[in-house]
Amino acid sequence: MPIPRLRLTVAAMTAATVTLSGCGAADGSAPDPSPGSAQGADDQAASVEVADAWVKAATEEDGMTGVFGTLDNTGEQEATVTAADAGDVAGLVELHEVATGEDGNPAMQEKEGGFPVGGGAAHTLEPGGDHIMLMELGRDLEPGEEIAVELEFADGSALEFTAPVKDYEGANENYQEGGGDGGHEGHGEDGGDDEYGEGMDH
Ligand SMILES: [Cu+2]
Repeated sequence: MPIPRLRLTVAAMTAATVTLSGCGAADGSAPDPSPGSAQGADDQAASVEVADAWVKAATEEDGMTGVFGTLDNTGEQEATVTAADAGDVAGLVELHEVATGEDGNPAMQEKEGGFPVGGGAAHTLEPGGDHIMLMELGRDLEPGEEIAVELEFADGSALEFTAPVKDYEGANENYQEGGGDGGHEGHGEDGGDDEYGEGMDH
């Protein structure tokens, strides 16, 4: 009676194969033919998720705006964002922090070392704090559209996400580009007093 026995063996082997591939998929360790690939399971980008991303609406004339959201590192190792790119939306993209400027007012500047996100930790990008700065805008960014942003990590891996454009009356920190004449005291705040200018919320 060899036939039932053979069938049993085949069934057992099939079950073993399914179990094995199930394990492989669970920890994301599918064999990678190219060791230097940016898609390996241990990439910093693979352990980071971007939540609640958004971009402050701005015009080409404004020239710059910020991208905000939360960087969640679900891995065990630290992941550090070292650069970002937004295609032809922005000619220049920098990682910024907000610090107290020489005149005592909040001012943003490039953040040395980028955005480190500890294993199992989160790093928040928000108005008045760290943010991704889009500069040299190539066009108006209007509420409702989605902007594709790519993050580059310290190990060379990359992560792309999309962020909707929203109206926001803040994040007006001055940018320390040099050449400031110091004569704008208070004017930056005046620019934010638009809360009553659009009473159309009913
Ligand atoms: Cu900035």
